[in-house]
Amino acid sequence: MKIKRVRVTPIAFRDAPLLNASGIHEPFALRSIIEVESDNGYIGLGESYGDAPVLAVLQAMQDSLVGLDAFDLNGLRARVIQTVARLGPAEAGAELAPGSHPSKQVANAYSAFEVAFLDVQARSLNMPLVDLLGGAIRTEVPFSAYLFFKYAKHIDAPYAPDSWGEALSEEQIVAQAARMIEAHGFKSIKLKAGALEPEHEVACIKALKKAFPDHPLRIDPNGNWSLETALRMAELLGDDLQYYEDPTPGLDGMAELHERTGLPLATNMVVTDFDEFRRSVALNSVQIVLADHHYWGGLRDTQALARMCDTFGLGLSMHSNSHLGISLMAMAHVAASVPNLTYACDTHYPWQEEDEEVIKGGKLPIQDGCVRLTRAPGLGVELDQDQLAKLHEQYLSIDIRSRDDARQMRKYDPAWKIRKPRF
Ligand code: GKR
Ligand code: MG
Repeated sequence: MKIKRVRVTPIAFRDAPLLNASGIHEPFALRSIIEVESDNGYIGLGESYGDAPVLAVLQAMQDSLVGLDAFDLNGLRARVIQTVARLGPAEAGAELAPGSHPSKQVANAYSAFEVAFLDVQARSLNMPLVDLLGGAIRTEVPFSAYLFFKYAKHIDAPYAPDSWGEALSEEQIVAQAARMIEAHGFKSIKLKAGALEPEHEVACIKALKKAFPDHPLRIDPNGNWSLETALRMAELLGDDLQYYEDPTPGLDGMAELHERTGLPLATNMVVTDFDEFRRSVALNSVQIVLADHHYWGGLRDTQALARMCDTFGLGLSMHSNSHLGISLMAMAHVAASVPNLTYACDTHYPWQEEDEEVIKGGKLPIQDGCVRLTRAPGLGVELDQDQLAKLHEQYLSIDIRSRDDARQMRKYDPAWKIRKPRF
């Protein structure tokens, strides 16, 4: 089964004014949608970052994959390595999208196509993709309610405000959680922090604890707290957290924080590849790694990461950036295949608008906090070509070509700079 055609389409979809350590989300998030067609008529799908440097590699790859056997993942890897070498190093991407870092060029381009190749393989064998990954350990994959501080609307007002409204106070954050849990049945809660005063963010965790005493809680300041602040907040937090995600920057800072508090620390910032994994184990910097197939090098390498976590006694959770249904299903299939998925995965999916999904049938359900896998072949989703065309047109109509939350924040506060740690 040979690859006959490859198409990479950049798209843009509406994204809410969500606050984070770098600034604020822009009104549109970018992704690339990958279609890989085999000579016997199967189409495999992938979804990845849409930032210009990533897109350049994905688009440069397209023709080089034609004629390759759809099972030849080593051939795919070799072509990715050649293409990245030919194009040279990329510009640095957004810090909060680890997969857009220049060092991740090979891993993220390989991953984008690996998912599509595995999807073609599984479809041709008439089996769900998870079966190619060794079979489903679970068919219901748990996700967490991912809360953000946010403004009611974007400053540039390119479209009507979203239905979530402002979320800055404790009451508003609790209301956001209640709505998300009511809609999707999430059983654990993550609060994106590092945006407002740390004491206020901790007060929001306390309010969530009171409102949802049985939901495990996580806070993620994205390394925006100094070690001293992270220690002070740890004292205030006591045992309120399931895990403390990237409170402070660096492997050394995280190691000292763990040493002094004993709290379980999680990360998608200081352990983003196998070399950092090795250094983290030596220092005991983190106890839980957030996997993300988009930059860990695909679904099979994510399984390898899971095995490493098991070997070294670390927990495993999953990271997310703004994404659509193809990524959600890739995340769900790999999560379903991993025995030691110890925590509910993150997802930004509830933030995406109903009319902006690229797969047929619209947004996928998350019920009882879980994505359910079916026996449908491959990823189990089909591309809606009209939606793809619409979101591609939207991409062409805007001038965002790489995510930059700090640039967007400067529209609100012209003096805004990324400072790490800010607090
Ligand atoms: O979407 O603002 C965001 C998040 O902060 C995202 O960029 C992070 O990569 O979700 C991520 C995280 O867990 O750090
Ligand atoms: Mg994080």
